[in-house]
Amino acid sequence: MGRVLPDAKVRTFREKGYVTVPRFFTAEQIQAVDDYLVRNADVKWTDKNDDPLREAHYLHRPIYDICTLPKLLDAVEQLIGPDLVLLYSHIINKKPGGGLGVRWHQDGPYWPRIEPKIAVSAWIALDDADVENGCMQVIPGSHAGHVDLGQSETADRDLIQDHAIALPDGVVDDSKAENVILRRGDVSFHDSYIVHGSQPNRSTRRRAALVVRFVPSATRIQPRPDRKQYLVRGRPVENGNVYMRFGE
Ligand SMILES: O=C(O)CCC(=O)C(=O)O
Repeated sequence: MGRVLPDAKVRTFREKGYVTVPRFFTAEQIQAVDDYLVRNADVKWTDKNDDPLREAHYLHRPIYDICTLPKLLDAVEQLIGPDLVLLYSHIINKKPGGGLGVRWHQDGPYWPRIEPKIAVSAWIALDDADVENGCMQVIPGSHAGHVDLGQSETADRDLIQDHAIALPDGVVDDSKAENVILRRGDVSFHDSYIVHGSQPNRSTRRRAALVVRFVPSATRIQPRPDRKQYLVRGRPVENGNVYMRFGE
């Protein structure tokens, strides 16, 4: 493994539950994802499984290649260890001009298929993300102790869900929120228990990201016929997980 994250960045991730890393990807690497997004942004779908922006790494080599870039895996290895499974990817396209944000939530408790729910998400900025266009917001330190804070499904839509998953009122002290401000090509890593969300995009600029989720191979992953997981580094553990190779 190469050490791509300075120790101070790893410490910040442990203490705050997230960390930002500038200029992580090259312009060419980001362009490959951007080209895919532009081609697929307006595809109409009814079943979420047909949304080409979800799990694009199953079928599209350039997206798989970014999700498994050795430099990215090096960084993730520093955060959750050497045996890495690529669990999910999602290109989140927050279009300009209002629209929806993402309610305060934690990722781990939202993933019933995995146990334990220790994961890291790499949020790869395809555009500059700032307050005006609805950058991600986090409550630093809210991952501490990996406590499930009791989110549930709501009646309202958000950018991700028809029935947004949201933490109950009163659980989140949003005066503590930090804005995750990134430039195109930067990345932030967040822990699966950190409280996070985002505001609508009130600008005239797109705010898109490729979000890639990794778990250690010690995680037990319940199979689902429409989901694939890939052992992308290190060794499997005898726990019944089934891994695919690209193209299978
Ligand atoms: O991109 C956003 O606004 C929210 C992203 C998010 O919830 C996540 O990556 O877990």
